[in-house]
Amino acid sequence: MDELFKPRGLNKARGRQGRTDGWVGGRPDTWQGHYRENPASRAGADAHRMVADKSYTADVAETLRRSDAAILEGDEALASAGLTIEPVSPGIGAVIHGIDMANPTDVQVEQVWRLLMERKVVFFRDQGHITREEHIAFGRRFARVGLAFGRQRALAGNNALPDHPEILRLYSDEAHPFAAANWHSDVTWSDRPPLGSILLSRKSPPVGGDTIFADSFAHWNCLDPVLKAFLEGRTATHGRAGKDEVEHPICRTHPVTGRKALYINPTFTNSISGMEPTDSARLLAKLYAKMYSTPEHTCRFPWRDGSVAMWDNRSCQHYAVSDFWPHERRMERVTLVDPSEEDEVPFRVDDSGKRHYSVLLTTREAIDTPLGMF
Ligand SMILES: O=C(O)CCC(=O)C(=O)O
Ligand SMILES: [Fe+2]
Repeated sequence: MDELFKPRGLNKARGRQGRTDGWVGGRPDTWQGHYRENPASRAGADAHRMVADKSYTADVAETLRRSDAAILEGDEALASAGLTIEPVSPGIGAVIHGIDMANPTDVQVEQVWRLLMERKVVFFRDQGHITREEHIAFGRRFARVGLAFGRQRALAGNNALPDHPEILRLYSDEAHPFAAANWHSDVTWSDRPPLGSILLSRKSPPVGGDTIFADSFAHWNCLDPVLKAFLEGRTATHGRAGKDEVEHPICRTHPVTGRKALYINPTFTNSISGMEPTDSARLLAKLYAKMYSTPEHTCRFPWRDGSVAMWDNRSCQHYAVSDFWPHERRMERVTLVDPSEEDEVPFRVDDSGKRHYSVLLTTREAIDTPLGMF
């Protein structure tokens, strides 16, 4: 593939006959319409075949039923840790019941971590009794606890509680109509974005204020093959206020699961490196349109007082729905930082197993300087 994305040449060279990658033709001068996108539907591109071939359908259905059973019923390991699971969507998220965050056992911590890796975000209910110290101590069972925004020491002053610099305070009320109502994973303007977060609702609004999570592995997987090939080795610049502060792989390899995630977001991503600004803007707009219009790849969590969401920034994005003003919503967050500095910096693993890390485009001093809310 050459520098610019030219599906026309590719299609011409390979011809239409015998293609198996979903090419459907379309306008020859753009990538639009050339490939059938992988449908989010679980019947996938096979819906027609499923009507015609009953035994094939039965096989696929059986596989899906088995994978759903794991989140509908849990498994032996979960049960022996005294935990049960309540699904919120087939692909992402799960409520874990049976834990007391003030006093989790080692096997419970192990099972929560396993489910977090599988589900990308997990939830607990009824944890309003825990103290701030217990919130922080719970985080320390999984990783290092960072300051309010992870590593960025200088930012702790912004929204951190004075006596608990590890706790990021996200409080809104009539006078402070704040909500992180934009799609993002946290702090992608840094070369060391935090691993994840544990967000506790100290006070939930009587209606509204849910948080939506979207599956970044599914975002990558459902791209058409030409886009995947085009994007796989590429990077994008991210930063605050339109500044290019860091360059991240667009296809990020998860350090624990090895899975590929689509690692761009409209909050901090500026452009795709090496593309003309207009081409980059068009392609990003196309990607965002697909990412954020596929409810199959999301789950939505309605908060109650004492509810908790624990998410992995390497495998999902989130969006706080700002439909609750003027009601009060008081959230407190503990931010997890990977104890291994190597795994903390995002990377893509290529076919030979080599890691290609994100590159800082500014100074560490600039990254550690607060800029407004971020
Ligand atoms: O308030 C929320 O639900 C999420 C806020 C957020 O984006 C965060 O804590 O990183
Ligand atoms: Fe966030």
